Amino acid sequence: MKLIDGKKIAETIRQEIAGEVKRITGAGGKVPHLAAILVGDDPASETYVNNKAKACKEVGFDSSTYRFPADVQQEELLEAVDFINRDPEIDGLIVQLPLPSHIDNQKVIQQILPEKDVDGFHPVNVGRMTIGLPSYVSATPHGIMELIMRSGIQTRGRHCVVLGRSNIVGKPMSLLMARNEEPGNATVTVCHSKTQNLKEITSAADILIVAIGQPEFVTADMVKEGAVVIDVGIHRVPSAKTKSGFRLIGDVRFDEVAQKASRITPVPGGVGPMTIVSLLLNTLKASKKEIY
Ligand code: BQF
Repeated sequence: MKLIDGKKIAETIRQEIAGEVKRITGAGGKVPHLAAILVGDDPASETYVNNKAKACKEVGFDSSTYRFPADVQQEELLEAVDFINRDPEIDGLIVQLPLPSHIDNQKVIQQILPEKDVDGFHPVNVGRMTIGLPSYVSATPHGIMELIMRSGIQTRGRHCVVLGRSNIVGKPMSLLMARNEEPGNATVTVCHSKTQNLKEITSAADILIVAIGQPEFVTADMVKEGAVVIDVGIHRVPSAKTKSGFRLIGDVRFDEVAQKASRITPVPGGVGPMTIVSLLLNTLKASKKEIY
């Protein structure tokens, strides 16, 4: 088994981005600027927004975080989005999910200008991605495609099984793997919570992409010898051994599945860092007005 080192690949890409930023600003161009809206005080969301701000700093982007209490009115968030939409200094805007249950996610997402929607969640970007037009692609699937490309994994003609059908990961992932372009050109099967004979299907996968949202759901008996396994899950479990009091595990039981897989992503240090770097790539595109 060979580890797919997302942490290292993300570092390489950040260096490439930093070089590009130097070139742009050296030529009198604008410093790319990412804004994030963060609602409430969920510790995981705090970490994710901090990770994004830190990554911006590393590559020389500006970043801003707009914070709101958990009981913020939806109208106030929509006004904040409008305000950021109109700010010519800000190239990309993300709204950190999940939002509190009294807020309509779609309403907020659809308020973002598609040309600043660097998370690629606006229906205009989703639609454009679906029909193969230039678009911002959701950061996790985008990061996985980049990971596959830079690890030299062949996808053409191979059977890719995607476990999970969310709008943010599973759905776009299946479309990207099936597209007539490489990486892509795979034969794609999408599985979900109602799938029957799940084990038979996952065992037929040359490439297994797991985004089911359940800790250590995939076990060795569900994986074919020599398969490539991509683990999108991130779960915090209590640990006495770490300073934070928790450790991270994925949707895959790593130790046993690693025995069978030819290549596998670890958690942490696999897909997560690639998600962050994809957001940077999308923000760079926004500042260069490459999509719209
Ligand atoms: C790593 C996310 C679920 C729901 C909303 C690096 C991240 C995570 C792990 C990170 C995620 C997960 C993010 C690692 C952003 C990925 O070293 O393994 C980075 O910051 N992520 C998010 O913004 O929202 C989520 C997962």
